[in-house]
Amino acid sequence: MITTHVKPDADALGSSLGMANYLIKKGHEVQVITPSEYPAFLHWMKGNDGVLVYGEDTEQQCQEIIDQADILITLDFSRLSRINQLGDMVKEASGFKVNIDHHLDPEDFADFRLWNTGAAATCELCYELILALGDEALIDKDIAECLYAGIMTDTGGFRHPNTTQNVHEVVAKLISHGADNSRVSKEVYDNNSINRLRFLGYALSQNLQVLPEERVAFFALSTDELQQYSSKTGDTEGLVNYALSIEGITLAGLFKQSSDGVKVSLRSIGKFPANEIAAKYFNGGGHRNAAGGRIDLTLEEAVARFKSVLVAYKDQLEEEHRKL
Ligand SMILES: [Mn+2]
Repeated sequence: MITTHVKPDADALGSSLGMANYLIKKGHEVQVITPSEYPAFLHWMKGNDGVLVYGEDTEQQCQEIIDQADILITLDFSRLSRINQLGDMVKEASGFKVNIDHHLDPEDFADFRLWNTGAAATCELCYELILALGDEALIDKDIAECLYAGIMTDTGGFRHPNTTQNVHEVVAKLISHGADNSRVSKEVYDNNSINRLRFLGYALSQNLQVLPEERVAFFALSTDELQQYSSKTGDTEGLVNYALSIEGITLAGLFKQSSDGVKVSLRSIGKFPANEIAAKYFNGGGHRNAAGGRIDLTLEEAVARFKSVLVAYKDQLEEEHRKL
């Protein structure tokens, strides 16, 4: 059984299906279970049709598979709370537990852990695991493209500071194993619906707030605004990066109202600790330059909290900008 975090992104699904395709080639019987649905722009991955999505009607089936699994491979998350209801099932399961991940603060639930916060993506670690097992020859086009997708998106298209020499070496290998980098990029990035583009236009022209003195820019979207453009899961994906792309901005935020409070995404440049703000003030965490959380407040209250927090970081916000 292979599982990954809620609302799987390309690294989550790519590592899951990359490992699944590899293990099937090794003769294993594999079932991938995701804690929730994921965006349609990931459906091209080989093995997508066989993924079991946890839900009310699949709960029993998930429970049985998890109970019977000899090996449970958990990918791209470090705490069992990241897989919602599946967390308890995995915790109670008797099979051998594997965790492969690059997030901070791992919980100690696995029997074997391949954990490296210096890795750009879980897919990078999966590639290294396959290599360490002496199975590089088994990496085919399908496996290579799953893994490539995760590395591509977790490095922001090979632009973030986590894009190391090793990242380029790994993706070069994946291309040599058949990954069509241009196709993967097109599948993942060039999938805008007209509504999504119009929503982006609205968000940029009407919603974006810039605090030039503080070197901060952010969006604060209400449920009404999100519904107006029939925003689906994933439709605000990448939005926060537009705020970070503004000249002179050190920290960018996206505040999204939902049925259970406000979802917060933070992005930063350089050494500015977005994860510290996410952890201290928004019940979240993540990487230094990309973090998130959720808080049970109104949208206005969440934004006010964010603004009040910035005072303590004034010097750091300025300093990271100066270093550029
Ligand atoms: Mn990841």
